[in-house]
Amino acid sequence: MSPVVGGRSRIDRPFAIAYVRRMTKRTILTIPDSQLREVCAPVQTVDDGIRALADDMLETMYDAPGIGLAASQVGELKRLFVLDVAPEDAPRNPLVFINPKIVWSSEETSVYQEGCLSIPEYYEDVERPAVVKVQFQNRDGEDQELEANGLLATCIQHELDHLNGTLFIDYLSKLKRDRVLKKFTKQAKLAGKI
Ligand code: GNR
Ligand code: NI
Repeated sequence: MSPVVGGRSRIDRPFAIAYVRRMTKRTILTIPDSQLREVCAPVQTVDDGIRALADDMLETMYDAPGIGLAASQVGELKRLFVLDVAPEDAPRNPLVFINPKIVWSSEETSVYQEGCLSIPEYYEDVERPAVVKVQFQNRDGEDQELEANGLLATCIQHELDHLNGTLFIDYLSKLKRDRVLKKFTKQAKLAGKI
C-alpha cells in the first residue's frame, strides 16, 4: 500500500520520475561532425547523470548494432565509453569505462578489420598493440584495472581514441582517409547537415 500525502500517492511527486526513467536511444554523430574531433573532459563524479548517460549509450550501441560506443559519438564530450564484445549467441556483457587510461601496451601488435558507427559501412584493417592494460572507473565509480587482448584490446583502443578526437581512419593512408572524408562530407551536404 502506498502512503498518501495530501491526497496524492508519494510516487506522484515530480522527482519520482527518476525511478522510472527508461534508457533512451541517442543519435550517433557521423563524420565530418566536428564534435568527433574534440578532446573529451574527465568525468569529475560518477553520479546518476553519468550512469543514465552510460545506460543510454548501451541502448544506442545495442540498437545500432555495434560493439562499442564513446560518449563523444552521441555529442557528450566526456571521458567514458561502453563496450560489449560478447558473441551474439552469448549472454550480454555490458562494460562501462569511465576516465580510462592505458597504463601499458604490448610491443606485439595485431591487425583487425575495424569499423565505426560514426563512419557507417566503411571497414579497413588497423594495426594496434595486441595487449593493453587499462585503468578506469566502472559504473559504480570503483577503480578498476583490466588486461585485455584480442578484439577487446582493439575496441578499448578504438574507443579511447574517440575520447581524444582520433578516428580509425587517421591510421590509414592520406589517400584512403581523404576519399572517405570526401564521401561523407558530400552525403552530409546532401542531407542538409552542413
Ligand atoms: O561496432 C564497432 N565495431 C568495431 C569493430 C572493430 C573494431 C572496433 C569496433 S568499434 C565499433 C563501434 C564504434 O564505432 N565504436 O566507437
Ligand atoms: Ni568508433
